[in-house]
Parts: sequence; C-alpha cells; structure tokens
Amino acid sequence: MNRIVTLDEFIIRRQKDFPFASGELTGLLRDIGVAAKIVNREVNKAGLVNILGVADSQNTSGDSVQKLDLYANEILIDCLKNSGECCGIASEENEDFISIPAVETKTSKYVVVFDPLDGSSNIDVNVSVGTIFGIYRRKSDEGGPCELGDFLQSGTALVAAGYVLYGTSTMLVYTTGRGVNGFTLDPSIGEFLLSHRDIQIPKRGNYYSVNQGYYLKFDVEMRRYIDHCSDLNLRLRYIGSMVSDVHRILFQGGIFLYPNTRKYPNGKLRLVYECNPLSYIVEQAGGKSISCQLERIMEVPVEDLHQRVTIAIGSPEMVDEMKHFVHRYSPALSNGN
Ligand code: P6P
Repeated sequence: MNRIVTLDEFIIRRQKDFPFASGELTGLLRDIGVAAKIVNREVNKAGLVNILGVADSQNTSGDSVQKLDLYANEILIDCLKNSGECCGIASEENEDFISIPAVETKTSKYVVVFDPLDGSSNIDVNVSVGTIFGIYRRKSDEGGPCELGDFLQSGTALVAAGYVLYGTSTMLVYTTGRGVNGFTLDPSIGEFLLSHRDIQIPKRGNYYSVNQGYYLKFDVEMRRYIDHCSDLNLRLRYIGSMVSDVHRILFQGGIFLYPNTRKYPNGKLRLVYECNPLSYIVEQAGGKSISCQLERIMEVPVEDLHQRVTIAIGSPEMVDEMKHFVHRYSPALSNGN
C-alpha cells in the first residue's frame, strides 16, 4: 500500500525545491487548502441549507450571483486575510482588488487571484463546480500596500496555480512550476491525500469540449475544426463548468474550446483567474493553451482584472491541429489556399 502523503506534508516537503523559500508560499497553499475544505463542506450540503438560489446581486460580469458564490468568496478572502501570507487579492466576484494590510510587522510578497466558484450556474442542478487560483510575487514595494500592477502580470509570471474540483470526490490539483500533482479529500479525516502524482496530459484524446449550441456563431475556422473533431468520432463532453471540463481533459486527453462569438467577441472566459491558472497547470502537465487567435495564453498581455480571452487548451497534438485549421481557414491568416 502506498504511503499516505497529506497535502500539508507534500507542500512542506516540496518547499525544499525552492532554496530561497521563506515558507510564505507554503503557508499560502495550506491556507487555500483549508478554505477549500470549508467551501467543500457547504457545496456538499448546498441543497439542504437553503443557500441555493440566486442572491440578489450581480458580479462584475453582470452574471447573477448564487449565494454559494458569495460564501466561497468570503471564505477564501477570510482565510487569506488571516494568513498574513498575502498582501492582496483579486476575485471574479469583486470589481477591484482587495489590499490586505500587514499582520503585525509581517510583510508579504505574494498576491492571489481566484474565481471562488467557477461554473456556479450548475450548483442548483448538482453538477460539479470548482475554485481556480493563481499566485504571483508582488511587483510593488513590500513596504507599502499592493498595487493594480501586482495583478496585471502575464501568466508566465505565475509562481503557483491550482484548482479545487467539487465533484463526485473533491480534488485539489496544483503546480508550483515543477510538475502537477493531485490530491483527493478524505472526508473521514478531513485531509487532502496525494492521489495523482506528476500528472501528464495525454498527447491526444477522444474528447473535445465546446458549447455546440454556439456552433453557427463561431468563425469559420473554428467550425471547420469542430467538424474535424466530429469526423474523427471524438466524443463531445461539455458541462458548462470550465474546471470540470478541463479536469477531464487533463486526465484523459482532449481539447477544450471557448472561441469568440457575437455575444463575446473577445471570448467569455477570464484571463486572470480562469485561463492563466488553468493554462499554467496544463502546460506543466505537457499540454498547450492558446487563444483562438493563436497567442500563447500565458503570454497574453494583461490589461484589466476582468479581461476576457478566447481559449483552446488541452493535449498538445490537438491544440497544434486546431492551429493548422486556423491557418488554413481563417480569412485573416489563410493565404487563400
Ligand atoms: P457557456 C461558467 O459560467 C463559465 O465561466 C465556465 O466555467 C464555463 O466553461 C463557461 O462559463 C460556460 O459558458 O456560455 O457555455 O454557458
């Protein structure tokens, strides 16, 4: 039987990989793990305690906010505020970033971005949802409050990224730039246990994940690539929760697409707290992540906290194939052949 390794033990052991680590990143990751356990407890009983249903508010995207979104947001903010390990937070649920004052004399060199509960429209129908997070080293002077520029860093500056998937089991998957590891929550002991060491995405897979309902609204090159996936008899799997859809592809191979549409000319998904953290994880697992305009997601310049971007993320050979279709069929890129 494999030795049991808890998330805490793994994080602390991996701290040795970073010779100059001062333990702050370790503390941050552990605090996020605690927040995930608390959110998990409420997600798992959401139907019982009347926190379902739409709160009477809207988030920055104009989406109606589920009560559980607000709850998850508050839990994550509280856990990170009390940790003293981060000096600022940017969340999908908050218009502006939140500056966290130093705890006593302790200054922190990290900021955290997160989507507290991605896919929350699925909560009421008991479909998986997830938390996505990314951690940056601040650029501003450690002696003062964090600044907007600390959050407008490209994905290549991420120090760590991860997600929590509240599904048939609750998993936390993260990277600090030395591979990707997955931990499954054992509710009987309240610990995340190492269950998937050094995750590698298959070079190709039998799944493609896109909202087929928008097919006629996609650009021709995207429609041709989706037709190609269908011609290959790939299986369409799309549940409207990015964490769940990308998680399947990370483990079984495939490609997830959210191209531009008339409603979302720049794409719907958020660069800072959805696409960059998930792209870091997928690239660390050997995959690729580009925009439908063929830019590497992690190199897209970040100009706004809630910036949207198109995305094609997953198995490297399938992302390369999609690039070929864009070159061949995009009026802007094709040379008429
Ligand atoms: P659509 C959930 O609202 C989300 O942000 C992602 O988790 C998901 O992949 C996408 O939007 C679903 O969007 O337009 O297909 O309903």
